[in-house]
Amino acid sequence: MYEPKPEHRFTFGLWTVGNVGRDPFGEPVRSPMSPLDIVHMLAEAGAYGVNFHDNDLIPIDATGAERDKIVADFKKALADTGLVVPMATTNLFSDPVFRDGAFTSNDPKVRAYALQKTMQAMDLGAELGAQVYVFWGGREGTETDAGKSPLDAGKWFREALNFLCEYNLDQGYNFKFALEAKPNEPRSDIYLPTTGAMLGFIATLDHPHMVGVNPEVAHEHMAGLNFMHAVAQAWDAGKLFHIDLNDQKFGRYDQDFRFGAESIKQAFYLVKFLEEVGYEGSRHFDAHAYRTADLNDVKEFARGCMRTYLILKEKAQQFRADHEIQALLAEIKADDGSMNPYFGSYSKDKAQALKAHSFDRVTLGQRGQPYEKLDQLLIELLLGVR
Ligand code: DIG
Ligand code: MN
Ligand code: MN
Repeated sequence: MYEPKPEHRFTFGLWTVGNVGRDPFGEPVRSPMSPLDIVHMLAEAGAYGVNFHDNDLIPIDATGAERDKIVADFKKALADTGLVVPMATTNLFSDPVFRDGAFTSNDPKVRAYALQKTMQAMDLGAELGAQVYVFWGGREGTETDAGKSPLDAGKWFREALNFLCEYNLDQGYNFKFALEAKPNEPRSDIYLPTTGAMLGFIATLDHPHMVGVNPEVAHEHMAGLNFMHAVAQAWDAGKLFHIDLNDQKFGRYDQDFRFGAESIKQAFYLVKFLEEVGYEGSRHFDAHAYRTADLNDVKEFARGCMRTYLILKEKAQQFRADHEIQALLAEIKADDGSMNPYFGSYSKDKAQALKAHSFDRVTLGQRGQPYEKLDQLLIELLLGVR
């Protein structure tokens, strides 16, 4: 039961199970794992794919010959295990050169270098078969707004993405670009802080059809938002190109906890949504094990992410099959059709008829909804007593 299979499309970044446990107040606690060992670990765990930032795989100062050897070995590991690379991305946040941002740095040389680095990383991703290209602007922000206009930052970010969309077309890579929002950390404020902000920004690009979003649980939670609502808005706009699953306590730094470790109800609503709309993309766990974990516990972390997703997928099926829950939903959504003449597209006659309709507002206001009973039934389903 709940054994992950490739058909579930579970993916992990090299940086997730490979996280060495460094944090702002402590040194690494785990030995670094090679990308090849990570591929084999993920394959054993039942994952479908592995993702990477360019420098997770190719050290930033690697020579051309070193790069080619690393890529050849990585391709062999993928062939040996059957794992695929659905997504690639660029590390535009670790090296000191990006300390004032990458695409939005005040230094035009840094902005140009960020474009060069991203094109090279796109070349690498395409070579390994990636179809989605993620942009997380971890350093695209400020500590003081005295030093940079948000209009300049937005213009520079837009120009960079427009340039890279043209490169994507010119190279024939056919990447789907997925923009990932985060409200803060490592910058005090990060531009375009939420998935909703990203959706608005995409509309200003030259190739908006090529660009979608990669919402992350922890990042919307850091902004105090309902993650499933953000995902639903992205889906409704045809822009849910990828998704980063993890978990997070509200009002804290980016914890990137194991999926479902903290907000089980939110995780349930998300899995129910993704499965009911037929989302076919990767279920990518952008998360890492607790700093207290040794290698065996890191493997338990990876298994836990996938098992919890599959358990909640089954809970969603139970929800749909639960007669008492479904009867209550039918009662809640009862519709005698009497208002249908007023809905749908506008017409002058429709507007005049609606303006003439007399409503018994007081009686309407006296109708409650049994959401307490419904929510308790959900809680009892999640607690395993239904
Ligand atoms: C952090 O949430 C970001 C980076 O790890 C990466 O660029 C992206 C890919 O999922 N998520
Ligand atoms: Mn995160
Ligand atoms: Mn992420």
